[in-house]
Amino acid sequence: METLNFVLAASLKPDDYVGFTFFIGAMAMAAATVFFFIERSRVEGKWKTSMLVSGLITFIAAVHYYYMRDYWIETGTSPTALRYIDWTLTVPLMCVEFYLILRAFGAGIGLMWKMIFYSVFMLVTGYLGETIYRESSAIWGFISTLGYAGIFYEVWFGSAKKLSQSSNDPILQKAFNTLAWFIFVGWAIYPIGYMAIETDGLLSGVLSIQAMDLIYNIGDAVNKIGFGLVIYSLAIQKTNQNAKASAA
Ligand SMILES: *C/C=C(C)/C=C/C=C(C)/C=C/C1=C(C)CCCC1(C)C
Repeated sequence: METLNFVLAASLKPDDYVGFTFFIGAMAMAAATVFFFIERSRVEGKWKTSMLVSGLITFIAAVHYYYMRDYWIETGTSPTALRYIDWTLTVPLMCVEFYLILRAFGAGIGLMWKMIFYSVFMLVTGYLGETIYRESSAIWGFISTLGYAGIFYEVWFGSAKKLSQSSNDPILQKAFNTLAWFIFVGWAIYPIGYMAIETDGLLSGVLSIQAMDLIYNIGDAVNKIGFGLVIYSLAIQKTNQNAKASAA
């Protein structure tokens, strides 16, 4: 009986909306992973790596959501460390995706490392602002935004953008531009969640601290699954195009 009570006490409450998004997030990431791994067999050679990376991104997130879900249910608070461990693995992998699609058009490995460096800088400073230096989270949030700005610059104006433009490949350009919008709009969701920090968060008067996890969970679903679907659509289109070209 003792155990049963414990299990019941630790289950999802009907009005726990943030808890709902942790559960939905875990399942959606798992489902997306199955989809990307299975569909990988339908795309031709060089796109298989891109599909693999898409599946790894949602897989890593699925495992972390599985734990974050339980943490939230048990404590009702944010599993900050798990959240950032997930991001520290998945965000650099999203930078790898950019490199993989631009590689055929001359992207060097340096571009990939530059973007990975920006992303890790963004996450480490964001983590410090959410944990150790929470009372000065605004300053750390600003420093973190510099890393975000670096990635934003690369895909909107920098060498990544230039490589995509010089590719003369409309299918690739369309996918690249969609991914660039994900960086612009999809990634901008996160700093809004961060501003919900109670102490000096810029939106702490407007957003409750629970809103932070809600916003992060929405951001993750949009960005990780959305990003993967853009890559998938690109891979399928290029595969079909080449199949037609070799049939002709
Ligand atoms: C799958 C996870 C993704 C795409 C996570 C992205 C996270 C960010 C873009 C976080 C950005 C932040 C800032 C720009 C400033 C405040 C601190 C962060 C880390 C929330």
